[in-house]
Amino acid sequence: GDGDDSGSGGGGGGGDTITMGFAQVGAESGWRTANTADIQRAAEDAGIELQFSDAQQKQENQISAIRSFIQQKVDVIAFSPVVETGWDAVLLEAKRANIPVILTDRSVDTEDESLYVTFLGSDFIEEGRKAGEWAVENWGPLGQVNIAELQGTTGAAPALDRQEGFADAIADTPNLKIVASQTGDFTRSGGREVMEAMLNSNPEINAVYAHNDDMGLGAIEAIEAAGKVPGKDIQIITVDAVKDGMQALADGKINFIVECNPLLGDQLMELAKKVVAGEEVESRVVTEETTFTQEQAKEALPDRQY
Ligand code: GZL
Repeated sequence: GDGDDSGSGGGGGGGDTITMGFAQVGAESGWRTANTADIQRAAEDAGIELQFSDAQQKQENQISAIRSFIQQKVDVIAFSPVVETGWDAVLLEAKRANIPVILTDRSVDTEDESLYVTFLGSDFIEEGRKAGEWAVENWGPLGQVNIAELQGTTGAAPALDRQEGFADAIADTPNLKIVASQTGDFTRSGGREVMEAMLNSNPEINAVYAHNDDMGLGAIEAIEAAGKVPGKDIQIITVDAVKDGMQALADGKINFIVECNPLLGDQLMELAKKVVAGEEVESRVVTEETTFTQEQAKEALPDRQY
């Protein structure tokens, strides 16, 4: 179009098509796969040209992807920071190149709020709190409950915040005790390996709090290999509510799931159009999400998109 695009990013040609550089964390979990598919679908629907990169959960790969987007002079950069810290330098380069940055899914820990335009994603502390409140209500009356916590990726916002929210919620229920807490890096294999080790060193584990479904599913494999019944001998709470997790919940192997919505694509594309047009956008866009019991999972499964 002939609109004045001086307010926009480095700007591609004068055409109307917006180019977005998206630096994705990786493909570590069912949640991530659903998130990627939705972003690619939404870009297509919005007529936005997407330059997509998968960092295999390595921060240095995300940083080099952002640098290449700056070189390509994309109109807008969006990414999900694999960890909270270490982004100031590359975000300053984007700012100097006059390319706006939108954070999706995970946030960064920076002193300089001007380094990104907005953060679109869940409140992970609230997710942890919802998990803890269910634990207080359902495990609280059971006497001494020794909990194994499977943390997400070390230093990632969802791992830090889900740990904080859960710990806060159970703080006043002393018979709920976290006896082991370690990262399984949000992967099924990580969850299985850590759970095996924890079961060997803590015979008295009665419950598991996993920061995502994939690690919970790995824990189920380890629990069954140890001859115990997941969902009964050892109860399990997870976060995400992707299809495989919801199936395990419906099958009684998981006891409660806190949803984390991966379908951020349409909101992201709408924000990108406003940002490139130089319009004001809210500095924080929180996504809608709920929780599921075993009964609710049976009802919801047929309609689950991911
Ligand atoms: C949460 C997202 C987390 C998911 C995991 O928004 O960052 O990363 O909970 C995924 O499944 O790996």
